Amino acid sequence: MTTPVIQPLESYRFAQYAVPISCFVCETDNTLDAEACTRCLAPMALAHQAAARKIEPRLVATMGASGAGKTVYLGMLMDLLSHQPAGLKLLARGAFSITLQQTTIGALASCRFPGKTPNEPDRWNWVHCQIHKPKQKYPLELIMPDMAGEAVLEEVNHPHSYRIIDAFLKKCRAALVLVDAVRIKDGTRQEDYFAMKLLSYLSELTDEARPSWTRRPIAVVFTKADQCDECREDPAEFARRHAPGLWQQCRERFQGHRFFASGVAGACVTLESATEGRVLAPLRIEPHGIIEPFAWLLEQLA
Ligand SMILES: Nc1nc2c(ncn2[C@@H]2O[C@H](COP(=O)(O)OP(=O)(O)OP(=O)(O)O)[C@@H](O)[C@H]2O)c(=O)[nH]1
Ligand SMILES: [Mg+2]
Ligand SMILES: [Zn+2]
Repeated sequence: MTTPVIQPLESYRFAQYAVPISCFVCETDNTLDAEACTRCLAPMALAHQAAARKIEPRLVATMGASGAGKTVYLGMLMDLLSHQPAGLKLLARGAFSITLQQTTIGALASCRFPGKTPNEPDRWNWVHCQIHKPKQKYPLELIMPDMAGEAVLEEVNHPHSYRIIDAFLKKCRAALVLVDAVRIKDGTRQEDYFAMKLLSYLSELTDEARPSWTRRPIAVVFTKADQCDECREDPAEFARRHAPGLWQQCRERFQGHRFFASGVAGACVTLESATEGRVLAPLRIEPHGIIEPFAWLLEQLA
């Protein structure tokens, strides 16, 4: 025998679904309770948070080849800015915005580097934050994802293969392009080719509603400067000598660009792991040149 139950008819909920919410990245309409955008997979929390305030967040991209050091750089940047006693200060919006900082600093604190970022966009960490500058009345709202280098390369080689990257870069206001200084110094041209491809892709990316990328600011950051003194001393000269393609593209195409050098580790050792083979482990953390490129980009945005 079946027990009769009373099922309330919640038809009022259909009325809520009739009002769509636009994805903050690709502007596709989604339903009220969608977790990720059905078109580009960006988290819908960004759209809900942006709608709750009057200031429109600006998008800033961090790009570079796989292994260039994007996750380590961004995680450290968030951590430094959220603990600064003076100067620029960062306040995360939404619990999800703290995950990148948490995983990066958690790994570094146990003498490990964080793992490779997955290629699937719904597994990327996004940071939505408020930046408070001294003497500025209103904070700046920023949205920055930690994208996987392989996904960016795939989009650059085959445009529209990652909808989220295409939509995000069209709407983006500025970019940090991270380049591995050690690979460049070793004479590996792959890093230079990647940067050239990326800048060439950006310069061709058109969106009628926004200025061309050639007029948007780009900070080129040589990472792992702790292992390359030459790039630390003069990053622009290092680019001219060792990454001529990248240097030429920047000079010819991008009106607002600057070269920087950064490093997170103080000393590293190579360990033999039974499961992962040879892995680099940081013994000390000595952040250097992390805030400067970001502060420069913010000045350009203002
Ligand atoms: N010496 C040194 N090595 C670093 C530094 N930052 C990153 N690395 C090394 O570079 C590797 C890759 O760093 P990630 O930040 O994961 O690189 P990524 O650009 O996020 O790579 P994808 O997630 O694949 O796109 C780390 O595992 C470290 O071995 C640094 O500041 N100094
Ligand atoms: Mg990563
Ligand atoms: Zn979307």
